[in-house]
Amino acid sequence: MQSSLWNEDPEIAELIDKETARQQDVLRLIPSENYASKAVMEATGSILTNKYSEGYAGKRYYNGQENIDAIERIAIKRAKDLFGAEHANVQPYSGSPANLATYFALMKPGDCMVSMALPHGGHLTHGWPITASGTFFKSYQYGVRESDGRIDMDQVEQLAKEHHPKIIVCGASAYPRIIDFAAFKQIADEVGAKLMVDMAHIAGLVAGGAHPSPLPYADVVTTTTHKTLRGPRGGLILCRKDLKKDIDRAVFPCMQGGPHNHTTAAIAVALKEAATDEFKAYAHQIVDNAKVLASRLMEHGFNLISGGTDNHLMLIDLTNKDIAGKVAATALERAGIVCNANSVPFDKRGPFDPSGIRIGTPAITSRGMGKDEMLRLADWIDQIIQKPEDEALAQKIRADVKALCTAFPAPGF
Ligand code: DSN
Repeated sequence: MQSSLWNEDPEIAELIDKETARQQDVLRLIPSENYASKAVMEATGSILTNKYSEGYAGKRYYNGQENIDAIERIAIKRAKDLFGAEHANVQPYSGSPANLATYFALMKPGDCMVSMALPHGGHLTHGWPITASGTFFKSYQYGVRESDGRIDMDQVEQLAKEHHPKIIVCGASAYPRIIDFAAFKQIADEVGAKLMVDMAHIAGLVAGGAHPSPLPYADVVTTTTHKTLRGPRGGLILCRKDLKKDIDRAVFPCMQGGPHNHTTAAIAVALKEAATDEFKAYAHQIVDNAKVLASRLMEHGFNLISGGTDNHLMLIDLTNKDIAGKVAATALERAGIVCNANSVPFDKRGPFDPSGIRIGTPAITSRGMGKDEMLRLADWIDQIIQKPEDEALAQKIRADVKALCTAFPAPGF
């Protein structure tokens, strides 16, 4: 395959080769990124991309679906079994369409939801004004408490009682603590709202038993499949049986056309992998690694929002280190440590020049790294943040990072 690509389009082939080397040679700490297995990537790169399949298994608009139907049925069964769901829709192209489909299934344009604000760790598609979710629906947004960085459940309750939303949304992109799904469910019940959980970031932790599952509490659960779950880029919606019809209709034909069958097959493969004991150990190791990294960073004086982490990520306010998030992320990247600049709750800087960085352990844990490597990594981060302009230091750490990466090869290559 690679040689065909080189023959057909060397320009793209060369860039893929360069990206392959980059992904192998750096420590990837962006908490939403991971390494999919070779089996997942084989399915993603398969001939299934050639087939159109609008509709659902047994009820399609085009002929020639015998293999596609079988694949989609397997993916649905594996998703239901893994997460204990009554129904699964495996067709969403990714998390954003999965969320929007859920809104269209449960609300009418103009209805309102209560959801977490983007600057406090929520996601764009949870009703942020510039998005489709914020254009079609009104969102009243809760955040975290300034005192301890934890979700302010009193605020959730107050907003719910005041606005009587159709949906309460929880789940986050930059929240380092366990989410109390039972407390959200209680508030949703009090005001007659449905509870939607976007577990994109923690789906792999939930699958592996390293984070409580939202399934017993939520009416609908959405997720991407490529973060801690370690599948291809795609999405899933899990829901109760009585919502099956509305959810399926909202995905197709409301939001999407033909499903991406190559992605559905790769999701099925990833779900099979996620049901293994090996994956359970992986999910717990992600959290163990994050805790070690967090406590060593705190020993170095880093200000972690909420004072640590319970999951795969940490959000660091760099104000006390006198360096902006983007400057820090750029300096770290020079040393082969890749993270992203991120707003912190109550950020005094703007969204394009935020005060923090967000780091996570899913990808480095996929490489088999453990406690010793987390301690080294925290020390390197500290050294770089102390001297962000020291090129010699960056080059020295970059060489050490490369040696570490060679000792812990990335899976899937
Ligand atoms: N872009 C993802 C993240 O980095 O968290 C969320 O969609």
